[in-house]
Order: sequence, then structure tokens, then C-alpha cells
Amino acid sequence: MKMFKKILIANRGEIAVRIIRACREMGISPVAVYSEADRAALHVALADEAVAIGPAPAVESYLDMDRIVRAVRETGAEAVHPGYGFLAENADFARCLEKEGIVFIGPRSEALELVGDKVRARQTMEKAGIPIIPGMKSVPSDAGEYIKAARALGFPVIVKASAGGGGKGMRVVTEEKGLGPALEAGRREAKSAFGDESVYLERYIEEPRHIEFQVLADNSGRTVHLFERECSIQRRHQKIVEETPSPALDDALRLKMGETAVKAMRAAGYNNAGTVEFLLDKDRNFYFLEVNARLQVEHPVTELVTGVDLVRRQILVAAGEPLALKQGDLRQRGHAIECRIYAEDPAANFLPSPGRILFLREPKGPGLRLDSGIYGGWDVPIYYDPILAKLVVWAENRELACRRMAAALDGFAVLGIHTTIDFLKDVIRHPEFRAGRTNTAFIPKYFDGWTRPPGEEGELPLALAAAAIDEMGRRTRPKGRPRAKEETAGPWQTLGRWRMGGAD
Ligand code: MV4
Repeated sequence: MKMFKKILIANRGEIAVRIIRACREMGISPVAVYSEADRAALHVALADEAVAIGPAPAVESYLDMDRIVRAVRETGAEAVHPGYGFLAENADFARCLEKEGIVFIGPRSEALELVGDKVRARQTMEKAGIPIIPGMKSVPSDAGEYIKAARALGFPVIVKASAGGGGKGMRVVTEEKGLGPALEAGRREAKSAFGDESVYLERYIEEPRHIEFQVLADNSGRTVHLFERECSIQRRHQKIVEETPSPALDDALRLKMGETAVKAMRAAGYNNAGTVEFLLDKDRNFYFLEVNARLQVEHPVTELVTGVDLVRRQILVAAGEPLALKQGDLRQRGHAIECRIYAEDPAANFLPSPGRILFLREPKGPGLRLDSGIYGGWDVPIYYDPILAKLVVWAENRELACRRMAAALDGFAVLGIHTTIDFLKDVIRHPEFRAGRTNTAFIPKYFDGWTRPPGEEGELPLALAAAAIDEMGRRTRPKGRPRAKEETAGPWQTLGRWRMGGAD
């Protein structure tokens, strides 16, 4: 099989950096694309070539298929890695590349289309004998069908968008008189988010765990799973902490869910890397929820525990290589946890917090991995998903991994903007989290209205900044970009310019 010489990465930030690294290790030349807001971004500095693709708003750059195809042509790249978000699950984009003879590093467009339609995916899974959440099997043409279905299912029910995912268009309905308004609201939201107002009903599962299985499949149907990720720690459908193995599974349930995940992907004709999401209810029943047809943000925990480089495998199977992994050889070793570091203020309803990173101290040590898209002195733009970095730890068991994560978060300082670091410290130290009692209600239940512990605003980062002051001059700076004033000045010179959290 001929391996690609050049891959264009149609993404930005930490995931673009992650993919660039995989390309380098494989002897493939990585090509970056960037918007006007990302000229000085880390992924641009790390790639071999970088192509400007337009103005800051994503619709005019990272979401613009024509501009990306033009950049592929211009640079002679043979394949495109879409990362996650942006065009990653866009069947039109995959089809467009297929037509142009460019390899899309992801599933074929037909599989993308199938799993992107939730109602079609449910039908496919039911036919394949996979447990789906009780609910409607199609979008009804007659409005009276909804009330009939809701009565048959029993309240509470949940309204879901057929084109949906990520919680958009979802409404929980606890009694009959709420159904009409919920359907209307769900339709309106689905229409504006997906351009498709189709909604359907499912029985509502209360306080489920969200457990997903990583799957890899080659172009000839060889399919394996790489076990689960527990993703129940979420806020408004944004995951915050992920881990593997899940504290909720034993070997028997894991085996059954893993086999079901493989069966689901085979039924969908799926190739490349993907994830099968399940809900696990209080009685430990599991139900197929949806397929995420992309590399996921939380893929590193799987990599640390299985030893498999998922991005490398994606590239290999996209190049037509047979999958060289056998299910029976795959094992989970130890425990991994990921914390997502966002440029958001958790004390102010997670408001985005763009701006200049005046000081950055990243934790290091045994068992730590930091997938980061930032550097000290960089201006975090306001235009995109505010993820800055993912802190991932591996340790022999869950308790040791929690301790390692807590210590690593304590060693992480970002000054100049608000981040989720302090919030994550409290999540990791929470007794319910420590006990592994996590479900999707965890954050709303224990962390609603969270504020920074009084008196602690910024003391720790200040101390760390002082301790690391000699590192200030040694930070990396993208090639060809002049050194900004703030990069040579220590934190004490810039002290007057930042406001500590809570004081503003
Ligand atoms: C559900 C559910 C309970 N019952 N479906 C949220 C995102 C979307 N992909 C599916 N979601 C849910 N579907 C039924 N029938 C609860 C959720 C849900 C959820 C799911 C996974 C992770 C976090 C969540 C938070 C709230 C609700």
C-alpha cells in the first residue's frame, strides 16, 4: 500500500497539533490551514506548510468546503484529516472529497449519512438486534401520533431531533399537557440548528450514565473495539472529564457492550475510527444512543489504556491498509482520566474568556500527557470552541489516576484569561467522583453556582508563576513571528495588566 506523502489538516487548535504529530511520526508532511484569527496559532507554526483560508468566522474559513478543497489542490495533499467539529461529520464534505479523488480520513459518505440521521440509525440498529431506547421508529406525518406514542411509552418522554445530536432540539416532557409546547420548541430549535424540523419521541431515561465504545474499522469491514470511555461528567452536553475504564462496568457487561458496539458499526457499514454511544440506566440496562462518526476529543484516554495510537490507525486504514489489530490481543491496562481545559469562566456561567495568555506553566511528570494548542503570549480568539488543552493522566488504578490528576491540575497555571482549571480541581476532589458515582446529573447536582474558594483567587498560579519565572524567556515562539513584548517580560512586569478571577 502506498502511504500518503502529504496530509492537509482541516482543523485548528489542540486537535490539529495532535494530528500534525501523528503525521510527523509517520514521515508524512502535515499541511495546516488557518483563518485570519489564527495566523499566530500553534498548529500553523508546527506544520510544514500553512494555507490561509479566509476570515475569522468559521463559516468563511474552517467550514468553507471550497476553500479547503482549493488548499488541498494548491499544496498537492492526497488526504484530509478533519479532526473533530467543523466538517468532520459532514457527509457533503466527504462526498465532495471522494469526487475530487482526495481521501477523507474518516468514514465513507454513505456511512456518515446513515449515522447522522438518528431515526435511520435507530431503524438500522433495531434490525441488527441492538437494544435501542423504547420510542418512535419513524417521524410521523400525523401530529396525533405523538400523543399516542407518549401514552404508550409513559411519561416522562423526551423529544429529539432526527437530524440532531449534542442535545439540540431535545425537550423532556413530564406530563401530557407539556407535550404540545415541547414538540413546538424542539421543532423550532431543530430547524434553526440543522435546517430540518423532524422530531420524534423516546422514553426518558433518568440520570443515565453516558458510556461510549471506541471502534476502529478498515475499508474491508475488519472491525474491533477499544473498550469504553465514561463520559458522564458533562455540563449542557459539553463533556468536562472523561475516563477509562468506566467504574460502572464489570468484565461481563463490558464484553457484551463491546460486542454490541462492533455489531452496530458493522450494521452501519462503518469504516475508520468511530464511537458508539450508549446510555446505561440505573438497572444496568444499556441502550444504543448514537454513533459519533469522528475522532473524538477524549480519544487520548483510550490511547493511554490500550497503547493504540488512534490517529495513526486512522491514517493507515484511510490509506487502504488492512486493520492489523485483533480483538483478542487488545487489553485495558491501568486507568486514564482526561480533563478539558477551556478558556471559560466557570464562576460566571462558563462565559467564554478570550484574550492574551500572559503566563503559562504546564505541568509535567510521569504519567502525564498534555494535548495543547496554546503557548504563552498567544491571543485566544473568540471565534471558535474555547478548548485550550486536554490534560490526560495514566496511572495503575483509578485512585492513583485521580491523585495524579489533582496534582497535575495544581501544577497548571494560565494567567491573563479565565480557565476551567480551578473548577476541575474541585470536580476531581469531589467525594462522589472519587467513589466513581458519576452520572449525567453530577455537574448540575453538585456544581450549580460554583464559585472559586474565597481567598484563593489566583494565589496558587501567582506562586507558580514566581517559581517558574526563569522559564519565561525560554518559551517557544512560532518561526518568523516577532517576539511580543509580553514574552520577554516576567509576570511582575505584566502584573498590573491582569485582573484576578473574582475581582472583576
Ligand atoms: C437521552 C437521555 C435520556 N433519555 N435520551 C443528550 C445528548 C444526546 N446525544 C442524547 N442525550 C440524552 N438522551 C433518553 N431517551 C438523556 C440524555 C442526556 C445526556 C446524554 C448523554 C450525556 C449527557 C446527557 C445529559 C443530559 C441528557
